[in-house]
Amino acid sequence: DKARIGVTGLAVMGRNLARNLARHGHPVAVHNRTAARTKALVADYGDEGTFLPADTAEAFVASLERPRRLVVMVKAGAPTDAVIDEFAPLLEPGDMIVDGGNAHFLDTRRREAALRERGIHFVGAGISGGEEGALNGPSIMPGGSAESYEALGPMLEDIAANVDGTPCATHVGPDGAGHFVKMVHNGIEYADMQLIAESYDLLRNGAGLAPAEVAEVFRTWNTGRLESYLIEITAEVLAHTDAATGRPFVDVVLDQAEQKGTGRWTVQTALDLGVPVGGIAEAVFARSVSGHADLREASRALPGPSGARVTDSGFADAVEQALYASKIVAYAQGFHQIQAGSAEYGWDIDLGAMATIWRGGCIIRARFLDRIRDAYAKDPHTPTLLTDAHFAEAVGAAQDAWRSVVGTAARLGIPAPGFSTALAYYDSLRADRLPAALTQGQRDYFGAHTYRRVDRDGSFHTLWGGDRSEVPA
Ligand code: NBP
Repeated sequence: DKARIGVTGLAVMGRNLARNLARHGHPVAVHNRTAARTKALVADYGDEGTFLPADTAEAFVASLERPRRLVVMVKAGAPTDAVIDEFAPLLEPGDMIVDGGNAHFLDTRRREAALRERGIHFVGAGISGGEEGALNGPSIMPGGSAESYEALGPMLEDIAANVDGTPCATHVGPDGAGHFVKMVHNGIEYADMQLIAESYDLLRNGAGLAPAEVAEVFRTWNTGRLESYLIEITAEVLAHTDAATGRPFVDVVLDQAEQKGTGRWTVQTALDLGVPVGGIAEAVFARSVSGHADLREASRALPGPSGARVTDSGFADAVEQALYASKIVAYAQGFHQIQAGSAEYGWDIDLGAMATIWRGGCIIRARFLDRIRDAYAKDPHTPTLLTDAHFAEAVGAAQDAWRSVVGTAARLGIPAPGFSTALAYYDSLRADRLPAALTQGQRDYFGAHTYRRVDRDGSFHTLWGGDRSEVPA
């Protein structure tokens, strides 16, 4: 008998995805460059379902029913190209290659176009949720042709996470759409984590709470509108005590955050698309600042403020409001980026569906995403989530506390780039007039870059070096 689907690349992600498929009753062919991994998978987990191990690429392809569904779970970049080059010649028109790795969406577009020439469907699928998700139900964001989704969708929806009967997998859009959405998902994850980190910093160093006390605050928040996986694990991490020293775990961890690069890709792409994603950018920069040990060491003696700690008993509640408002802004920015990418590449992405498939399986899973889904159900083409009635009201109600928390952070010298940039974005969007008019004046002065007027159509230039009369450009 043949396998319904095959997985090549059996490191932690591929192995768990193959097990997930097998556990759901799908006979799965398994293959890895180094055969030892294939043998180990079958030896350790062979009783979980039907595995068809193959030692060679040819045997692997031969064991798949047609049209073939072949999932590649290898290291992103050159290894993915190498595997595609190895398998594509063995496939026939109508077959499908699914890349479940963390590929850049532009690589996915390139690969999809090249394979389409040969009649092979290439599906760049963002898979979120790490190894745990791969085994027990990830959020899956597949791009590629609608036709390929017809053949793959039922199986993907079967193994994906499931919330209230709705699977966390759906067809995102053509070619690189899936990997694009996965990238922005990760960018939003960076922003969310940064906002949570700032909340902790303010409660710890602004109000003087111990980590275990901050953990309690997060536990309380997790019973309300902020309920989410990230808030839940934050409480766990803050409550944890280091066994070796008896100190709070968070105090023995080196304060230099690392990154694998998807946050950086999100910001680079946003710059190319001209989409303001300050919340994500500040989160990437905050990790970068933390990692510059020399810079921080050299700056440690710089003067700071002498402000006294916060004693107001309502401070934790104010921080909760600042966090909720800033989170709304960060998500609004991320969804704006997906909207812009979708328009740029003609993907026609259903934004509400993205919020829906992020409700389970992935790191940013949260109750909050239901609100985003509802907002897009009401108005699929809203320019920003911020003007949705629910979000506008929530931010409006939070704004006094939000402004006061940003003020407190500045007064006490506690960095809160995420909160600050979110508030600046909110106020920029609200503003009747922005100082961009002055910027345009300066640009026209030094570079004759011209400007438009509020009262007449056309472009104009002022003869700054001459009699300062205005001429049409
Ligand atoms: P790795 O990213 O560590 O890749 C190891 C796998 O790639 C092994 O199977 C290895 O084969 C294979 N491989 C390499 Br490296 N070069 C190859 C080549 N030239 N030809 C054939 N195979 C090659 O595995 P992972 O951590 O399981 O991640 C797999 C993918 O999933 C990556 O793209 C990663 O970014 C992504 N990922 C996602 C998440 C998530 O949360 N979504 C988490 C972790 C990883 P070998 O055994 O013969 O060396």
